[in-house]
Amino acid sequence: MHFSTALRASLLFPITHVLGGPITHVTRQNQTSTPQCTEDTAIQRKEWSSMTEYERLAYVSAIECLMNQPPEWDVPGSTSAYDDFVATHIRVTTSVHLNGVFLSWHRHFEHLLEGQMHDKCGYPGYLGLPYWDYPLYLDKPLNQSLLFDGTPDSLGSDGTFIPNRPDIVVTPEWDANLQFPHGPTLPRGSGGDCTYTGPFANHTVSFGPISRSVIPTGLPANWTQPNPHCLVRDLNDWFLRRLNNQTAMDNLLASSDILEFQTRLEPIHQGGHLTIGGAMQDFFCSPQDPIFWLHHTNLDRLWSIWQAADPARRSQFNGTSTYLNPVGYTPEVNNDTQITFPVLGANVTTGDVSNPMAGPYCYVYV
Ligand SMILES: *[C@@H]1O[C@H](CO)[C@@H](O)[C@H](O)[C@H]1NC(C)=O
Ligand SMILES: *[C@@H]1O[C@H](CO)[C@@H](O)[C@H](O)[C@H]1NC(C)=O
Ligand SMILES: *[C@@H]1O[C@H](CO)[C@@H](O)[C@H](O)[C@H]1NC(C)=O
Ligand SMILES: *[C@@H]1O[C@H](CO)[C@@H](O)[C@H](O)[C@H]1NC(C)=O
Ligand SMILES: *[C@@H]1O[C@H](CO)[C@@H](O)[C@H](O)[C@H]1NC(C)=O
Ligand SMILES: *[C@@H]1O[C@H](CO)[C@@H](O)[C@H](O)[C@H]1NC(C)=O
Ligand SMILES: *[C@@H]1O[C@H](CO)[C@@H](O)[C@H](O)[C@H]1NC(C)=O
Ligand SMILES: *[C@@H]1O[C@H](CO)[C@@H](O)[C@H](O)[C@H]1NC(C)=O
Ligand SMILES: [Cu+2]
Repeated sequence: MHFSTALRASLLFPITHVLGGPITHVTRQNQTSTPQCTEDTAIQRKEWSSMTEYERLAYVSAIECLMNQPPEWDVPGSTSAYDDFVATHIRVTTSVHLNGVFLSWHRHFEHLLEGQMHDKCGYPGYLGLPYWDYPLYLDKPLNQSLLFDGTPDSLGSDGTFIPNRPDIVVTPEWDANLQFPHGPTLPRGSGGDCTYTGPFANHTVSFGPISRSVIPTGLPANWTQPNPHCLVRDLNDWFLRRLNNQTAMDNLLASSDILEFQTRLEPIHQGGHLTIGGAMQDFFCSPQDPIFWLHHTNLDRLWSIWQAADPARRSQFNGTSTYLNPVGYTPEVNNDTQITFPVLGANVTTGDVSNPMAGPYCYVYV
């Protein structure tokens, strides 16, 4: 939609011409080996506001492109290559969250999307998925930031404001780990309805909503059916300030083992979802909002920084492959635990994906 068709055409071919000079092209590495993966040859994942306008437009365009490519999965609700990622996430949600494979699974999920952006949509070869470094966005409202100001090189706007909603009530289902000191209610966001301007304005999503209440019983049989509705956002800076500030990042990186790391990461993870609201607050369908990828690359970046501080951390895992790690359902995760991606790619093990510069990967956070 909008300007993207022209940009997409330009991305598929004369990239060097568009940028006005030669750029380093990185040949995509083989799935099973990455010879000569160095800082110089690695795909660069950049912070959104450190990317050039051209690079931000390239991200928006590649996502729109995947939303227009045919699906490979014959799930009725999947209308595009992009929807295949949403369907995959829905299908395995309760196996890959709040447990011992959360970090590994999302690392590979992000990599698979990055690969399709390169292979199907002409996203520049040297460039990886962007990331969202939360503390950089605390000085002004998100709706005025490069992420959500509604300009063509943003991810579009907030949702249309729905006035007169009651404050958010903290119920017992809220993660106790969040420890809100705020009393029983929290302030509402500044949107609540469909995104209204910029990229993904009035964008139609196909899946969900799916309530968290289905977690104990499993997905309803009709989860595969299309239910077209608009992309909803409800930007809420209160959560970002409370859960995703610099103190929270510093505490996270000071974690002494993987259990502590995972425990401190979870409020930051939930903070990103709660800050965007709408589709991002749907436990199953959150990848429908293109901010999902920037949020999860940043979680992956924090993990990779923590891992790099001590080589032993690459083989540390804690938990099982079941939501909340109940005893007796799936085994304790170790280096050989398989994680699965329906139509998107073959199984990998947690050990395979423990290093962004080895195995199937060659990317750096810059
Ligand atoms: C990638 O691996 C496959 C299978 O081993 C091999 O056939 C192919 O030639 C490799 N491609 C490159 C570019 O090395
Ligand atoms: C932008 O966000 C701020 C802070 O949440 C809010 O007060 C303001 O009303 C929002 N502006 C618009 C145009 O939505
Ligand atoms: C979004 O939908 C609303 C209501 O249908 C319409 O008024 C508005 O013009 C649409 N905006 C865009 C950017 O398509
Ligand atoms: C699935 O069924 C439930 C319960 O009948 C309904 O509320 C929901 O809208 C249905 N979802 C889809 C995608 O059809
Ligand atoms: C910043 O994060 C810390 C640690 O998560 C939290 O205790 C504190 O309340 C947050 N600060 C603000 C101003 O919300
Ligand atoms: C994970 O942490 C829990 C709590 O400390 C501990 O009981 C369990 O043995 C740990 N599992 C692994 C695989 O380290
Ligand atoms: C892939 O991993 C899943 C568990 O995540 C397992 O159930 C399945 O058997 C594995 N498939 C193969 C081909 O190993
Ligand atoms: C973990 O798995 C990877 C990939 O299979 C392997 O290279 C590594 O040696 C394993 N590490 C340990 C500690 O077993
Ligand atoms: Cu997820």
